Amino acid sequence: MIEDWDNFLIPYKQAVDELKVKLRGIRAQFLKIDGRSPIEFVTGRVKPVDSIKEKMVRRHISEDRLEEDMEDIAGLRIMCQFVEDIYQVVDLLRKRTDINILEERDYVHNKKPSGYRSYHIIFEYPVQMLDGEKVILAEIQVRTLAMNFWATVEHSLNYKYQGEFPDDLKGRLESSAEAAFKLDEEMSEIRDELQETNEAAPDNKLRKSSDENSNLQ
Ligand code: 0O2
Ligand code: 0O2
Repeated sequence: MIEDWDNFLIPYKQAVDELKVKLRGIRAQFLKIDGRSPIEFVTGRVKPVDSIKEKMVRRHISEDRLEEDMEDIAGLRIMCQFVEDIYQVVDLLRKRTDINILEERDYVHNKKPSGYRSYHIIFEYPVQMLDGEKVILAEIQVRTLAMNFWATVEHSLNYKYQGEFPDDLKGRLESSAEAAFKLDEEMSEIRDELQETNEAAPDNKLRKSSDENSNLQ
């Protein structure tokens, strides 16, 4: 029996806090160097004890297997503007030496039956504790703002309906997930066309910025 959950969760909290700083650091570096980051914002949480217990029952995980079998007690989320950014972020994560990736799940191009899309990475992360190093499992979910919007709203509705949506609502949720993905695709196309326009007529950009400067005077 885990008597002291606060104590059990210490390394997970430490990992979430450290990784939030590191991932936000990547964003800051991109902004400084490129003026644009594939990471829009980062959130993180330690799974609440009630949710851990609920998932243990649902997934038949015993307490003595909890550390090995529950991958998302420490969870980070990276939000991106464009679908292409997701894969850039995943590539960056693959190159890091402070995380050891065990599994990747591409629900961006293989959506879940609910309509859910995101890129999940499960990894080992070492935390320095008073009595030495402890390696824990953690999960990063990488998704666009539109995917995040859908998942956040669907998750809160799910909570109210305890996962059992009536069939017609299930269908409407799936099609709203598709609408969100179409929006992502449209945004990428708009960005690509803008880039092409700028490349074809680089003077436009220069002229525009000098016009803006003259307006300031
Ligand atoms: P800023 O300048 O306030 O945006 P913390 O560890 O306290 O920094 P915590 O507890 O993880 O943050 O909070 P949370 O709710 O997970 O949010 C983390 C960061 O993501 C915060 O930024 C939020 O402002 C930002 N965030 C959350 N939701 C959105 C969103 O929908 N859009 C945008 N753009 N940002 C969001 P910071 O780092 O505190 O800085
Ligand atoms: P939380 O913290 O409440 O979000 P399982 O939970 O057994 O279905 P599994 O196989 O362990 O999941 O891993 P999976 O499906 O790769 O990732 C599970 C997590 O992905 C969930 O965590 C959600 O965060 C997210 N997710 C997966 N499917 C959906 C979905 O249909 N809708 C939404 N909104 N999120 C989804 P938890 O455990 O639910 O915890």
